Amino acid sequence: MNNPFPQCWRCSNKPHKFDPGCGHGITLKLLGEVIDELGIANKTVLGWDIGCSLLAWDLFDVDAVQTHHGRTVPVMSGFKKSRPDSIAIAYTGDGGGYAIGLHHLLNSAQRDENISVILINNANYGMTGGQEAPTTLPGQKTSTTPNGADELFMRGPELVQVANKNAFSARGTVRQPLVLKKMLRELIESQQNGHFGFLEILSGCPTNWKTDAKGTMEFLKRMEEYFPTSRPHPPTPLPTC
Ligand SMILES: Cc1ncc(C[n+]2csc(CCOP(=O)(O)OP(=O)(O)O)c2C)c(N)n1
Ligand code: SF4
Repeated sequence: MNNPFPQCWRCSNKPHKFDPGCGHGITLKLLGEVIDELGIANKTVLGWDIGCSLLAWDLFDVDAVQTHHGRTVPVMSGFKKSRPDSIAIAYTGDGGGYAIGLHHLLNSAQRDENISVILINNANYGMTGGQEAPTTLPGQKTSTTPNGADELFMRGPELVQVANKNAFSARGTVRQPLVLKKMLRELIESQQNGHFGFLEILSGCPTNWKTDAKGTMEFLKRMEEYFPTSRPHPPTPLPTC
C-alpha cells in the first residue's frame, strides 16, 4: 500500500498526539507535503512553541528545536542568522504568537528577518484548557469568559503587513486545504527570496470548543467573519456541455 504520509514525516511515531478533529494535523500534513515538494527536508529546521504546537515535536524526520512559550520567533531568527543556508520555520499558537510573543512577531517583521512563521489561530489557549486568547471572538464562551468574551480581538496578518510591506503575510483556513497548501508554499518561497513570511491559519479545536465535526466546521466558518481569509476559495468550475 502506498504511504499516505509526507516523506519527511517520521511514521514510526504515529498515531500523532493531537485530539481527534484537531486542525493541527491538517496543517502539519500540508506542511510536510510542501517540504517534500520543495526538496528542503535536509535544510529545514522547525521551531515549536509551547502549547499544542509542541505535540508535533517528533512528528517530522527533520531537525527541530523546542522553545519557551512565546519565544519561537526570536529563536528561529537567531538560528537563521547563524545558519543562513537553512530554512527556518517557527510554529506557534495564537497565545504564544499574539499575547506573550507579539513584540517578537512585529519586531521580526519590521526587521524583515529571513524566516517563516506559521501561527495557529484556534480562538483560545488550547493546551491549558481553553482560556481566552487575543483571537477569542466577541461573545465566545471560554473557560475564563463563561459569560462571553468582550469585543476586543486582534488581526495579526494585517499588522504584519503594516510593519513590513515586503513580507509575505496571509491568512488561510484548514477548511480550505488546497488553498492553504499554496499559501504554505508561498510562505516558504518568500524566505527563499530573502523576506520575512507570516501565515495565520484558522484551525479547529473541538476539545475546547466542545463541538462535533459539524459544529467545528460551523465555528471555523464563523471565524472567517472576524478573520477574513486572504484568498477566497476558488469558484467551482462550471460543467462544460
Ligand atoms: C512563560 C509561560 N507562560 C505560561 C505558560 C503556560 N502555558 C503553556 S501552553 C499555554 C497556552 C498555549 O496557548 P496557544 O499559544 O494559543 O497554543 P495552543 O495550545 O492553543 O495551540 C500557556 C499559557 C508557559 N508554559 N510559559
Ligand atoms: S486542545 Fe485543541 S488545539 Fe490542542 S490538541 Fe486538542 S483539539 Fe487540538
